[in-house]
Amino acid sequence: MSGPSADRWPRPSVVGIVNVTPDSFSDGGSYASPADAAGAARRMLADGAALVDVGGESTRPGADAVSEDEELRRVVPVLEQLAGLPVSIDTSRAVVARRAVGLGAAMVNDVSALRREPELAEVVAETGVDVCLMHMLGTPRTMQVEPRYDDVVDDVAAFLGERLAFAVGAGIAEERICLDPGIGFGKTPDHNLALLRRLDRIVALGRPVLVGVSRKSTLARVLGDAGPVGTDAASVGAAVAAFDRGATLFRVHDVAAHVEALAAAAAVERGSLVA
Ligand code: HH2
Repeated sequence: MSGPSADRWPRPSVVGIVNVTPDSFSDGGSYASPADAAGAARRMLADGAALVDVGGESTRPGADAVSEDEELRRVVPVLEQLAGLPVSIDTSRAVVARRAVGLGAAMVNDVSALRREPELAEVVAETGVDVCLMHMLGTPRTMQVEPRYDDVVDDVAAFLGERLAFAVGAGIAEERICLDPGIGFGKTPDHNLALLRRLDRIVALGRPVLVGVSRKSTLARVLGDAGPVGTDAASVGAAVAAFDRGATLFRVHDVAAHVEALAAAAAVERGSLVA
């Protein structure tokens, strides 16, 4: 890929999801112990994930926030077992991020884009780790209550541009930042599909774009609501469509399928076997 981020995140890079939450919408409660969660993370890395994203607070629509202590209690034992491996911490809290970075996390994935705790920006700036800034309308508790935009693509692009400027102003190196339209975070299925279709608008902000559409309910809607969450096949289809529109990072549950599908999509984009 050409552009400022080619060195940090090759395009495509797959980020495996390791939710350590009892109530996550798509894989909730699937890990019985920190060792199980760490084992799943290691398998994702063996399957070709560039990073694993460990999170201890569910952002499922309607979810309540958990306490800082509870979030730490969930993620620290998993991070300890993943020392030395490429890990991202899915948190909006400065204390959790600082602890995670101390345990080796290389990226902070903040669904609040440094709004919930602006002091998180200081942690990222001081420690020099990567950060993902995501758009969300409202909070997980309220975000799916009649989300409205003037123009969802314009509004999300303007928000991400503003948060990028905030992060740089707080001392975070621009090349450390990636941006995420926040599929499912205060958006109807049509909002999500419009954002994916016009991902070029987010890409035009000049930073790598992360897309998290894996198993999201918009895909279930696309499939006629056959199940509560989108299938892995639908997730892969949406990821490839996002890749075609310039996405760089893909936060996914089924790592192996995405790695293979995106390798094929990238080869077609190049029109050759090797770069
Ligand atoms: N989606 C979820 C959580 N974190 N982070 C980023 N940057 N982008 C996303 O789209 C995103 C995210 C929600 O998905 P999941 O992890 O499957 O579920 P839950 O939050 O309920 O644990």
